[in-house]
Amino acid sequence: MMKHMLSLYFIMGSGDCTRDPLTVLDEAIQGGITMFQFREKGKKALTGLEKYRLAEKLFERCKDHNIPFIVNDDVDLALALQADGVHVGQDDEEAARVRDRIGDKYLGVSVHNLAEVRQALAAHADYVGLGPIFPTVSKDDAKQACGLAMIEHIRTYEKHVPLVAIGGITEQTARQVIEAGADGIAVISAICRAEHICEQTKRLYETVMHAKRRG
Ligand code: TZP
Ligand code: MG
Repeated sequence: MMKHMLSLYFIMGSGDCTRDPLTVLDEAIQGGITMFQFREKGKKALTGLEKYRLAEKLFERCKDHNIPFIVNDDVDLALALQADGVHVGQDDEEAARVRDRIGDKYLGVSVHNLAEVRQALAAHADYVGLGPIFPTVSKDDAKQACGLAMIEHIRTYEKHVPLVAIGGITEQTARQVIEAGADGIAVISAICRAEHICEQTKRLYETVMHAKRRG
């Protein structure tokens, strides 16, 4: 179940979009995304009520289409909306504490190596997000790219952990990412910066599903 949901995980906030975020999400949903994360970051990031209102509308769209809606970092927002889950990084609120606060909602944790995967599992994370796999334009404070080899390394020692790969993944690299052992791809720019979002999303979905069926 979780491994299917991670197949094509779309992450977005208003700062990632050149068009109305609701339109972007609608087209991505039509294209076949399997999970969505609201990640409102950057210089022009919405805050307070504006952030809440946008999240609420995006969540509605996801609910209408049975797409799990995950909130990045902001546990209070996730609880207020009754979102499906929360995603936190290594520098955010501690995963074990987040788990206590959100009960059985989904918990995702960003990781960079095997030790962090094991810590996330100990905190009862539902999945880990590993990256950046490749250089990315979408995260200012991204660590150095870890490459496909880190996916293989983690998969060797943690055969069952639900793992989504993130960072610079494109239609051209999606297949290799799955073949290396990821359950799915998480993308911002591959969808947000596409000229035709629905068609691009469909191609990403087909690429991932085809690679997963072969694996
Ligand atoms: N965490 C690691 S890389 C990244 C995040 C949020 C950004 C991914 O965006 P893109 O555009 O798919 O590289
Ligand atoms: Mg974070």
